[in-house]
Amino acid sequence: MRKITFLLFFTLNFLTAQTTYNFDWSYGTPDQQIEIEVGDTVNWTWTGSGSHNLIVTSGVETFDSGYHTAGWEFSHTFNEVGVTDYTCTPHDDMYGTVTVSSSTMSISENNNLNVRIFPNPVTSNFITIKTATIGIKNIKLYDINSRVVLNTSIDSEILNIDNVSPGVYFIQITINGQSEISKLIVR
Ligand SMILES: [Cu+2]
Repeated sequence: MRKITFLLFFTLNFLTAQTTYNFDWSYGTPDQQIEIEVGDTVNWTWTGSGSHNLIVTSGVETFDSGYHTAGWEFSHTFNEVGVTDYTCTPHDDMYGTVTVSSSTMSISENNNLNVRIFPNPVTSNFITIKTATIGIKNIKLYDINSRVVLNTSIDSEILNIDNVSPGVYFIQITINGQSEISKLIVR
């Protein structure tokens, strides 16, 4: 039960991991192009002179910042997959496109792999990974900031973690498209 609770927490945490991207919004900021994932936010900061709005001209999302001057900030969180074009109504050299794709981090909700890792905590340079499913194991090791510190594939049950620093990690094991995440403590 403890493991399931933890998996749920981590999965949710992971799927909602959001990034905020920052743009200036002023005269001479044409053709802003950005590709983001669902749930990400784009933040525009008004700079320079003049009064500008930021309004969608076409696309899957609709928003209108209204007119503001330097120092104003406007954010929009993109929850729909697709392309959204925006502009400043009076200044046609201020425009851009936000392209939203679905999250690349789709983690299977079915944890049928029955991953067992030992020893855990790890005190040696190797861990043994047992799974119910046979196949090549694609392995990603994330630190607590969701950074990938190890990305490898193994055909056996033995993973070398010789180069991994002591700490708390999340190990994602994927076999034939099915993933399971476990906590891994390295000492
Ligand atoms: Cu403008």
